[in-house]
Order: sequence, then structure tokens, then C-alpha cells
Amino acid sequence: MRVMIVGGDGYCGFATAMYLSKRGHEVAILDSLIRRHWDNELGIESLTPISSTGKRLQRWYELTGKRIPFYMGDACNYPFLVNAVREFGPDAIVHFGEQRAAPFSMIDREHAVLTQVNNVVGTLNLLYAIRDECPDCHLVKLGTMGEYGTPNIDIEEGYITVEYKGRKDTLPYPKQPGSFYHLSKVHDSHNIMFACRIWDLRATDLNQGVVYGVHTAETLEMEDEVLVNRLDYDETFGTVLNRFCIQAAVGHPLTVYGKGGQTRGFIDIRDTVRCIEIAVDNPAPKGKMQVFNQITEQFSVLQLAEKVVEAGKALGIRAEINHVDNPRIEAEEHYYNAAHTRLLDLGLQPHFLSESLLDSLLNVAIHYKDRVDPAHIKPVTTWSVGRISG
Ligand code: NAD
Ligand code: USQ
Repeated sequence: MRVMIVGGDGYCGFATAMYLSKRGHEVAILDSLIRRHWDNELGIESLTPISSTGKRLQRWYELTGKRIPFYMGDACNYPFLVNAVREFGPDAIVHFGEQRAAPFSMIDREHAVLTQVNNVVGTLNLLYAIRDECPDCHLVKLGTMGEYGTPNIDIEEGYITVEYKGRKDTLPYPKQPGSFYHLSKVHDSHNIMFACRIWDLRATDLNQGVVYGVHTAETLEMEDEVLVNRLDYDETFGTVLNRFCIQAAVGHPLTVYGKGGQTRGFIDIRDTVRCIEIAVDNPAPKGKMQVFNQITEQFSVLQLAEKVVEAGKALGIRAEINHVDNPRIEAEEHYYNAAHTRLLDLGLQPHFLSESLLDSLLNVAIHYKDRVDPAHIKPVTTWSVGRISG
């Protein structure tokens, strides 16, 4: 298939581009490189030294003989976007191209607006480009489990059947997101569902949980540092398990926010790429937005910290857990039970979180630990007043 990957220079996107290209799909990347720019602005860097997009794609070609064209530009720029879509003619567009950090969206008004404009406008533009250039194209859109929040009932996959005053209907599952970033995903979901309904488009909303890990089969097989994926550890873009492994490697106490009972769905990056392949292979029927919950397991933050402490012992690392004041406004003890059977039914064989994965992630962290700037670990973005000085 011809698959265009919007946000294909990022953490999930680059891994997916290599994975799909290796499996014989014709892949193109569209990315504005804005994420590299935000890193520069915040003075942060990936733990792993990432090469320029051009160098990555050239090396991919040298190693595999497969070309991945690169459309460099902003999904919010409609003339650029529509031209790229027209020229490439995708069967599927995988959309990762958004501002994806909750803390970034809570820094101040400007960052909240930037996040929502970037994310909502980019997705809306894609919907128009598909309607006008390739109406049969399947939109595979990265949503988030955080759209649901932490309700006191089981979380279903996108929709819930409700009986009220003797009548029954299947409706979108109620949304209670926890940041302006997570809210942008809710707005996207509504826009996508509406566009599918009125224009007969097809879309899959992948409500992905927190991703961890860095290597995928392609980076392990090629053993080439030019292809290494990004791995964020800073307070803005670093996600919890990746952060804990890197903190352990540099001897920083693990930053459990508050009580640590916050429970989330998690997924290994090797499963992320497989889930995208499954979604691409199983397009939604025309007129429908199907929703898959893209997680394989759920853990509380404290459970994860304890697992990292255990895995560290085997490597001679004595990691400590530190309950820091929670910079976010979120439930620290709550019910959480999220359905996630649809991708399994379609053939996903999960990599569950194991000692060996933690061991390998800790080893990557140890290998690059001299690149860690400890000043970027402490949380400085609060939900109540925005960014406070370090
Ligand atoms: P990332 O920041 O590493 O990559 C996002 C990429 O999109 C970047 O390369 C950036 O330059 C590009 N981009 C952003 N806005 C753009 C625009 N307007 N036009 C063109 N390109 C643009 O993020 P990631 O971790 O790879 O996340 C990818 C997607 O998956 C996001 O939508 C995110 O919300 C979702 N997601 C991520 C996680 C996670 O744990 N990383 C979990 C669940 C969902
Ligand atoms: N947390 C800590 N300590 C830390 C970092 C985080 O205790 O050092 C806690 C947070 O308070 C939160 C939980 O860990 O309760 C998850 O935080 P996170 O930063 O790992 O993840 P989140 O902000 O939810 O965002 C990440 C991605 C986002 C994606 C989301 C999936 O950045 O793009 O949408 O995971 S989900 O969480 O399912 O919404």
C-alpha cells in the first residue's frame, strides 16, 4: 500500500516508517520538524543522538534499497498539505503529526493555544485533503487513552451502549481528558467522526497509551546509530517509564508524582508499529470512525517505579523512589479498567513489559548517560499556574 506518515520524523513515526517500508509498503514521510525546533527552544535533547531526517532516510536507502520520500512542511499549511497528498496519492495516511506533550500544553496560554491550533487545524486540513484528493484513503489517526480520563466505570473502545429512560443507543464514550493537549485529541475525534459521517470517509482512531522503549526490529537488525530513534527524558516530553529508566541510569531518584496510584495503559514501541500495520490492513468501512484502544497492559506509576528498581538491581544500580509533589491536577488513586481486545482480535501479539525489556532500556540509558542533563529531569510545569522556574 502507499502509506503517508504525517509526523514521520518523530518517536513513533520514524519507527513506523522503517517498519512499514521494510514490509514492502511504499512509504512517504510528511513532517515540519517542529518538534526538533521545540526541543531547541526548551534547550532539551533526546537521550539518543538523532540524525537529521535527510541523513536517516539516505542511510535507510543504503541499507535496504528502499526510498522514503520526505515532504517537509506543516500540516496546518493547506496548500502544501494538499499538494503533497495529491502528489503521493496515499491509500492510507497515518497521522502522528501533533504536539504531543501534556506538560508542553500547560506551560502557559501561548502553549495551550499553539497545541490546540496545531493539532486541531492539522487534522481538519487532512480531512479536507482526503475528501478532495483521495476520498477512499483511510485515515489512521493517533488519539490517546487520555481522552477517556479516569472514570469510575470500565473504559470501552470508543463507544458505549447506554440505556436511558427505556431507550438504548451506542454513543461515543464520555471524555474527561486531563490537559489541554489531551483535550486537543478529543476535539480531533469529534471532527473526524463528523467528517466520516457527512463525507463518507473512513478513519481509525487509535487511542494509544503511554509508549515505552526505543529499539524496534529494524534498528536492532541494522545496528546503525544514524537510524537510532529518539528517547526523551526531560520533564516536558519524557514519558514516565522511559524517564524512570534514564533516571535510574544516572542515579537520580525516580520521580513518582504524588502517591503514584495514577494508572494508565502502556505499550511497547515494537507493538505500536505492529498496531499501525494492523490498522492499515483493516480499514474502517466508509462513513465510519472505528476506535481501537492501543494498549497491552495497565500499571500504576508506583508499580512501574518498583519494577525499574528491581530491574536495576540486576545491573548493580540502586535506584530510589522519591514521591515528589504532583505538578499535575489528576486523581492519584482511582479505578481503572480499559478494554483493549480489538487489536488482539486482529492479530496483535503483545510484547509485555518484562525484566529483559527493562534491562535493555536501562542499558541504552547507561550507554548514553553522559548526554543527560539532570537539570531537565525535575518537573517544572504545573497544572495550577503553568511553568515555574527550576
Ligand atoms: P513526537 O513529538 O516524537 O513526533 C511528532 C512529530 O510530528 C514530530 O516529528 C513533529 O515535528 C511532527 N509534527 C507536529 N506537528 C506537525 C505539523 N503541524 N505538521 C507536520 N508535522 C508535525 O511524538 P510521538 O511520541 O511520536 O507521538 C506521535 C503521536 O502519537 C502523537 O499524535 C501523540 O499524541 C500520539 N501518542 C504518543 C504517545 C507516546 O507515549 N509517545 C502515546 C499515545 C499517543
Ligand atoms: N508521571 C510521574 N512521574 C514522571 C512523569 C509522569 O509520576 O516523572 C505520571 C504523570 O503524573 C501521569 C503518568 O505518569 O499520571 C503518565 O504521564 P506521562 O508523562 O508518561 O504521560 P502523559 O502525560 O499522559 O502523555 C503521554 C504522551 C502523550 C500520550 C499519553 C497517552 O506524551 O502523547 O497521549 O502519554 S495516555 O497517558 O494514555 O493519555
